[in-house]
Amino acid sequence: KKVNVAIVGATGMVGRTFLKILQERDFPIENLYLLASKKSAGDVVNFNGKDYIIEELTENSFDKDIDIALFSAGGEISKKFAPIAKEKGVIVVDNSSMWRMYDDVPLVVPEVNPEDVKKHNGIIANPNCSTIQAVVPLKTLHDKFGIKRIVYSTYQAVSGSGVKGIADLKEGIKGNENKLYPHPIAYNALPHIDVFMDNGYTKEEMKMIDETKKILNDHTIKITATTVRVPVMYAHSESVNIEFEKEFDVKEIFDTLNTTDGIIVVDDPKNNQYPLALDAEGKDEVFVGRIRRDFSVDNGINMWVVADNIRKGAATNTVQIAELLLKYNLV
Ligand code: 11C
Repeated sequence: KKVNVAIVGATGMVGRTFLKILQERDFPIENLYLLASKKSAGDVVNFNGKDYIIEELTENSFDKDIDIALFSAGGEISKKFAPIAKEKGVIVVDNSSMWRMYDDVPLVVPEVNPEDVKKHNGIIANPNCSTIQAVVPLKTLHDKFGIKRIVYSTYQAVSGSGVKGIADLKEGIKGNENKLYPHPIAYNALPHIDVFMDNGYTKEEMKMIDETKKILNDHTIKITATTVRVPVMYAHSESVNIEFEKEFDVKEIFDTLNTTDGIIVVDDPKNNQYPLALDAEGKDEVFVGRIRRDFSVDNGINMWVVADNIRKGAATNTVQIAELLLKYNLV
């Protein structure tokens, strides 16, 4: 079966990666519509050997026969246009944070909670990049050992802020002034991603906390987070400290992670082998290593989790959700 697909935000960093991944995975497309702001309208983009003209996103864009729309154009665009698309019978898979915490919007990571897509009411949300890569290993460990508490500390790439983040790092290395971040990102580490909330946490930290609970469908897990921007172009790295309900053998943790889809364990410290951002760039798997017991609590571990934030953290996960819609005959 082939479906009609629209991409909203087709010229953005994630939008362009949608196209790359749809081609790589041979997604069965009948008609493709590329939508973006007026600024990009008229540009030509090649997809599977055919040229497509970018159209301006308007309230009438969804009057066509579109089955699935992949959105990555920011929260404001999703707020306005996702309901319009939904009204017209389009299933929206949205990469913004706009709809993630709505009760009637499934928040899906296909390796973790694929069946949740069946509960959709026209909009399915793609989680935040730093949450996606964390929950892939967490889910399989939660099922086996029961997670009591998680401490996240992240080291996030500038591409998470889009082209402006990349420009701040590139220009900063040349000695030029920062334009996007409040401080230089070159040769620095900023404990500040997204805006600060009244509770002292950043919005990125709160997203990791709230989204993890929703995706794992367990609001009893205690979670805290510190999210940090580092001078890396692509792939987020995360230190994840977990306390379990049950006792375990560290070998069981390795065995569990080694046999879970979407995870590659890289853990050979004697040979300096552990997950690295530069190695994860361009890949779709979540890389896990530095797995070791946390001796400060009864049943704890530490692990280091790395994934490409633009691919698994955004575009790949969104396309995988679209694949689930086909698999479950929802389109
Ligand atoms: C960052 N995680 O690295 C953010 C980018 O909610 O989808 C993605 C923001 C989001 O800055």
